[in-house]
Amino acid sequence: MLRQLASRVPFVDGAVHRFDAVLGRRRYLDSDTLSHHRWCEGEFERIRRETDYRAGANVQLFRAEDLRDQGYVLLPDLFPSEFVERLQLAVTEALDDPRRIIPRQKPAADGNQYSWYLADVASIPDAARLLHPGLVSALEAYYGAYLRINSLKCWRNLHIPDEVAEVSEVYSDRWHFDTNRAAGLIKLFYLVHDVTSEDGPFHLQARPRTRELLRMGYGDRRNPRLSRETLGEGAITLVAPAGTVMLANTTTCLHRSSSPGPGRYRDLIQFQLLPWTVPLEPGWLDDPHFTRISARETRPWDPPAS
Ligand SMILES: O=C(O)CCC(=O)C(=O)O
Repeated sequence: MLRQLASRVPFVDGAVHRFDAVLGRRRYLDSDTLSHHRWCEGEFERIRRETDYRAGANVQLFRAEDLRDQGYVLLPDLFPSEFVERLQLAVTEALDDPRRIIPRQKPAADGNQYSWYLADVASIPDAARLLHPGLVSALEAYYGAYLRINSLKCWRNLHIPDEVAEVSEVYSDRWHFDTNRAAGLIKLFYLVHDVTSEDGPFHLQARPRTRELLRMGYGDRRNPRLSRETLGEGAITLVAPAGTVMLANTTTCLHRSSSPGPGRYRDLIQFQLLPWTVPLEPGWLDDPHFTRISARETRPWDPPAS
């Protein structure tokens, strides 16, 4: 009600939003507003109330507490090498083909694109097999609800020259949180190729260290207020063999991507996962709803939130 009234007066609305953000940060030690946290809690309660989900005796690949406490889990060796190699071939071939890719963000300061989405990820049916049954049952136990797919995407990050990276952020390469997302967002990162420190790995601060960095005064991606060294201290760097999976709560853990070295690139498959009231329908990959890349994400003047 107060927000609705305030929204009619821009100055008041701005002040209310800033206050909401300060309260959210103090209470939850991340970058979401208090009202967004309250909304997410309400959504979680509603989903748990409306679902008939009951934890079964299914094999679970990780402990819900680990994901809750640390904000991430690493799952190496989930898939047989023939599968990893087959997926690697399919993704590499697709992302190498200029007819099958679309820009992932607005052009960088020099007018070039440094990150490309695979336009039609549904053309790679093995991508759906990344939702390993043991991973699904563990995530459902974590949610206390069924799993829903918010999106499935595949992209390639290219080397960003230093002088371009210095001007402005190109592809989520500054420490940040994902904000204002649907309740319970967990991202699944799948490494298509072996990733070394030369390949622009993903970096993440576990939840305890993220809390510490917020207490130390972390600001935001544009003005972090802490040095790059401090922000990077103790970070988990996703340097790992092809086929490795990381699940991460990117709304509560600081994270960033990084630029591969000259001539190198990093291919990634990413699911955005959410809790839901009913089980996932088999055959979901054929429903464009899950794999469509929205106009907003490709409009050059309006870069996507990562
Ligand atoms: O490209 C990456 O490694 C991840 C980008 C990112 O920040 C995200 O997906 O939340």
